[in-house]
Amino acid sequence: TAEVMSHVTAHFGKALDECREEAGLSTDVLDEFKNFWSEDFEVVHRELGCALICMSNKLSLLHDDTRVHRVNMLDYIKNFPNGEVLSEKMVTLIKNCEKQFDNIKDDCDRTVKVAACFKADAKKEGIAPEVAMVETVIELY
Ligand code: B8M
Repeated sequence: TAEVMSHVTAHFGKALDECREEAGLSTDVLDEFKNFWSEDFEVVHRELGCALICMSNKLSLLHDDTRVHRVNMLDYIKNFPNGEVLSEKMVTLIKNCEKQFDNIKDDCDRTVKVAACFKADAKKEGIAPEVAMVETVIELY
């Protein structure tokens, strides 16, 4: 659900600043991670892909080839309130998006495409949170 996704986003987003420098992601492109879900935010910058890899690696959510580690991701999501209702759905959506862009060799380029695909599909599935929803839980993490 969008509620659960707001918790995941609030927690995951905490790693953004630790990854900015190594990813070369400026605050002009993305100031706070919650804005990832904004209608106005286009998921297009290669540097965001690099940042998502860095952030995911801090939580051990990826394999060495940067594809999502299914078991670790399920465990991670299940730790949030009602996480078990979102975990399988979320991993399925990401894996489906990974498949669509498997031909892109550059890890950062591929990951930003996967992230854009995931955002679009999450909206279609009604599990994308509003930025305001993320704001209400950000203080918990
Ligand atoms: C990575 C899980 C964190 C979820 C927080 C919300 C949105 C972020 C979306 C990007 C997901 C892309 C994952 C990268 C997979 C690379 O194959």
